[in-house]
Amino acid sequence: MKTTACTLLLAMLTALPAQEPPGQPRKAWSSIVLHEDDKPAFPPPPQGWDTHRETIPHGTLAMIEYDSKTVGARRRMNVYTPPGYSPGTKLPVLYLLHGIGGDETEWERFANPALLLDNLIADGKASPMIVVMPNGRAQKDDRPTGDVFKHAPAFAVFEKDLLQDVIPTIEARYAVLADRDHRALAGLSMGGGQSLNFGLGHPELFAWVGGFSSAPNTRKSVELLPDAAAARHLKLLWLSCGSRDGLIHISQDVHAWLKEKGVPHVWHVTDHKHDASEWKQALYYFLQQLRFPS
Ligand code: FER
Repeated sequence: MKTTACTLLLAMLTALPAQEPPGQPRKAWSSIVLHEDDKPAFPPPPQGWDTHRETIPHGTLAMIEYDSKTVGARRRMNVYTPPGYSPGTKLPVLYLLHGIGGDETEWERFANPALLLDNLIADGKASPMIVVMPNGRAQKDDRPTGDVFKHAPAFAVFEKDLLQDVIPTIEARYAVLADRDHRALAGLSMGGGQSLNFGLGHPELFAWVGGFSSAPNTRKSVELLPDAAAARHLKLLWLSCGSRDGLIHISQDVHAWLKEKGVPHVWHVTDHKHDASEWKQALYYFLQQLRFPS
């Protein structure tokens, strides 16, 4: 994690305008009321979880470009391929989405998924997988400049870019198991909202869905999951949030809805704010829950 990037995001989020960006399905920051079951589902990560190990095999991180018909522009995404990746062996894919102030480099800067996954794979705690980190701001200028909250509509447009441009590009260029059981979608904050919206909206495409500290772009629960029975076919539905995050009411509300409907899910609340340390440990445990069928 680069402290500067994190500090910047935190400063930006603390300096939020009083009024909420228009057109979001949920209200933004609110006072925090914790409930009985707002508890960690996993312990703090073990020693060495985020230490680079010289002696183990390492995957490769590559920034690639693709033509987005949706945006009408050439766009970038960061792609991790695990150690020993070869075009002859098809792998599952995790699509991992960033927050409102981020871009295709944010996960790498905040949580170093390549390092976490190299370690987890070496220890037999996660399956080899490809991780795709695209830019979720689907507009011609997709840099997080100016008032980043003004770009919120482009995060909704990204659904089309993801389904029609990003996924087909990955499936054409990499050796990929291209079915729902081997396709996961997760993200932090705006990316968490996108993952819940797009993932639960397309159960035929994604069997593994995770929202980390999901933002006000998360659809209202009744719209997110009108058919609770359909969600039972998910292999994983993950919700996590920091107990000191002013957006926790959003995750709490989705969790309460899932509980009421009897939809199995992971609920992981730890002692963090809306910050990179929350997302890094959430990713660490989320990756271990992706037990793709062989
Ligand atoms: C908002 C508050 C927070 C909002 C988005 C966020 C679009 C997202 C935060 C993040 O991605 O870290 O009102 O509206």
